[in-house]
Amino acid sequence: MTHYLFLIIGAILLTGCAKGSSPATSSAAPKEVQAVPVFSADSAYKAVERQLEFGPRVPGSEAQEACALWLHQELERYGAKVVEQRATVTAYDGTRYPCINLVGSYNPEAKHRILLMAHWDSRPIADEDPDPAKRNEPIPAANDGASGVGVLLEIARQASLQSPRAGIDIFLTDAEDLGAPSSWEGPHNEEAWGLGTQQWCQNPHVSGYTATYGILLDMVGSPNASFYREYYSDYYANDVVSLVWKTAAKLGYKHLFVDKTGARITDDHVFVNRSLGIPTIDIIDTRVGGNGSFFPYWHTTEDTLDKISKETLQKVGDVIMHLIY
Ligand code: AHN
Ligand code: ZN
Repeated sequence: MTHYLFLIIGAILLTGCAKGSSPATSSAAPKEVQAVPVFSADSAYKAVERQLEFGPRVPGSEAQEACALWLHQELERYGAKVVEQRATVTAYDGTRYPCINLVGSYNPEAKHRILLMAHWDSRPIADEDPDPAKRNEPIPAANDGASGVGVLLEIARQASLQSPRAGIDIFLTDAEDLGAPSSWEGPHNEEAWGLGTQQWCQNPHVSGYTATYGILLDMVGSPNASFYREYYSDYYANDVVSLVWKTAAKLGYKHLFVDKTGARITDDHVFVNRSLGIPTIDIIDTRVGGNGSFFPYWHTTEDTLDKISKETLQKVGDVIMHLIY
């Protein structure tokens, strides 16, 4: 027994000396370093597939109810404390839709919190479809919706296996995609997008809710994705963008997370920044130098599962995991 004790003390002294001789690492011994668990793209992909099985999750449809129930149960199964919020929202053309927001929280008492968001609704109209006959059909929303949710459900599963030290709030927003089509001759208000998020900002799941920062995932599943530093994200939450893009670069994902300012996208994060003052960024796939267009199947009936790449889901998942663990 005493031998072991001496060995241990010797080892501590040795490490101490080694540390002391190297000024670069001379500061206090590392606090318990939490190993980063490995994000499973297979699992995220399955969660995308499962969402598509409900059909388009259009507000007001049976698929909306069925998928809300499933999402709620998944978050609970992964040990989150879940709040479901229902409201009625009004789209750009005055149509009223039911809205079901879901928030799953981990470590609800932790002060340092990270808000993770993705929208789960499907746009009711494929207004960008090349075939005019299809423009009144809903979109499958594999990338524009299900991809971000797939990544976040895998984050929830990971959180159930190993609790992150920070508090985590996974906010699955509804009624994000009810904004005006480009053909609409009436007003194009920013407030027509992100209706579920705007509801939540008025009435957060916890009164006085705040977080250290927020990250929105939108269209994170395309094989040819490029994530530029979205304009509003850089404007409202520059430090968060830098942290996230630096983390991605360290992981070797510089080509995916392009370190250049991109387009200005009115998305859920804008409302969180403006209403709650939580610095929130949007990881969103934009193309052509990040200056305008989205992935080629955006708001078309071709936004389907076969356009989803596990590799992209993996890289986005890895970045989020490294931020929260
Ligand atoms: C605008 O086109 C103004 N915003 C896009 C927000 C969005 C739609 N994200 C996904 N679908
Ligand atoms: Zn959309």
